[in-house]
Amino acid sequence: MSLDLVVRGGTVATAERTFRADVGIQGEKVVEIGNGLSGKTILDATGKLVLPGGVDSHCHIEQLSGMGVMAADDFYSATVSAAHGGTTTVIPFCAQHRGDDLKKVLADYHERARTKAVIDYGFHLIIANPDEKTLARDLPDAIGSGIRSFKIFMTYERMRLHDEQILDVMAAARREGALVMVHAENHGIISWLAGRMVKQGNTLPRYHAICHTRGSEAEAIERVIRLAELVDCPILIVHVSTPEGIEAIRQARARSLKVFGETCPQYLFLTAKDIDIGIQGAMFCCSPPPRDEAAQEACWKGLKDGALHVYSSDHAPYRMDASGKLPKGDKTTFKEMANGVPGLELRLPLLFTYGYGAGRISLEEFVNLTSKRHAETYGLYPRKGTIAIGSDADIAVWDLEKKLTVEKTHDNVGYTPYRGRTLKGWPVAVLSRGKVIVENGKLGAERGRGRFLARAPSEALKPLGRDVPEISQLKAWNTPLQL
Ligand code: DUC
Ligand code: ZN
Ligand code: ZN
Repeated sequence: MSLDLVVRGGTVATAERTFRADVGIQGEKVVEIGNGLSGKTILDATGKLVLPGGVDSHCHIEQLSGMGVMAADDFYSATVSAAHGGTTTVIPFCAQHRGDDLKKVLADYHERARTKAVIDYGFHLIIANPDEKTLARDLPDAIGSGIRSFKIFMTYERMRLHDEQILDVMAAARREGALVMVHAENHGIISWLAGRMVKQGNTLPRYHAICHTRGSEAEAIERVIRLAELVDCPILIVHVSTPEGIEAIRQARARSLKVFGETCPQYLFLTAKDIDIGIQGAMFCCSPPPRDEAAQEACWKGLKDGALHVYSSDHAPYRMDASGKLPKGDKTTFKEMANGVPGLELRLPLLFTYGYGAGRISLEEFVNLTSKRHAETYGLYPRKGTIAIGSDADIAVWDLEKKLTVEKTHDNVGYTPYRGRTLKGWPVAVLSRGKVIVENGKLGAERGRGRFLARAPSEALKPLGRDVPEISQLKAWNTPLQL
């Protein structure tokens, strides 16, 4: 059999091992891994690394934010940007706001992505309206269609759920087989402090980082872990930024609870000092905010010891103008600016330079944190997240020696928080289902070629089957709690 394409002579790395091999591709799939393969087309990877394409399981694309602001990236600009940085799968959100009909939300997002995405995509839901119809009918239908995870918010006036609602959503997730992702920050602390700050005339972006205290993250994480334990529902805490929050997750995991943690580039590579540059600090405002060097270290440690399970971008793209960060120009207060930073394109190159290149993590850990764990946790493995026979040929060929100073990225944000950094190690060719979609910085993908990925139930979302004492007591009395 003559292969369609052979990625020849490179060093292949998966989350398990690193080895020299050619990768043979037929159509959209990897069909052979070995030496001396020949094919109709050869992609020379001599001296380069051949890695699974990145899977970014947390990004916001063409989405209305918690504050009601439309993201600057649509499915075309976001996925083009992702592809340039070596990411070949994204899992953004379909966001239900208060009062929204979930079925309609889903149909809208499918339509937005279908005609524009250049790489494959799944969806999570955001649930802000957990009414009877949503929980009993629309959620099960969405889960049945392969959308097996949803995010809930403990803060943001327009999105946050009360503890009872969180328990309702968790019960539905447990019943139907989905993973609950949690934005864990204590709303009362943030809004109380923000009110005081504004009253005192302290409205610059730097006060945003003051209001989102470390304790607000830790309290919410601790609370939501107790809620999840009550209904035996696996959870994943997104964008964890503090040593205290990471420790809460570590302790829950030490009790064998299914609690997963995620962190993002902004918590490894930025600090609150970046925000303290006047109104321009809006570029670095995200929730939770970047902290300090000690918190960065805690995030690295969490990634190493497993307290943090995945490293995602939380790409939340807003421009430095009235459409996003600065609705009232220079007069915009930190309470009024859209929260979020871009990161789809640089997520992998940043971790490659500061993680693998700096000797903090191995190549296998790099693949695990950027690709395999995401695919595994969210039900896409082994189709995505590895280079193996039968997997989709989603591959990034990395030049270890290539150095570039970050100027601008391919998204529609107009700035990057990482401008001016010199990164060493870049993806020079990126394949999606066997097609070279980026080569030496040139895009070769047509709009709408990306496909929706219906996701399977994963190990991560299976309940433990372990009850807290009160729930056990109910069972012993033969009056079990009905979820
Ligand atoms: N939460 C996110 O997950 N992303 C951007 C802003 C936010 O609050
Ligand atoms: Zn969030
Ligand atoms: Zn997010």
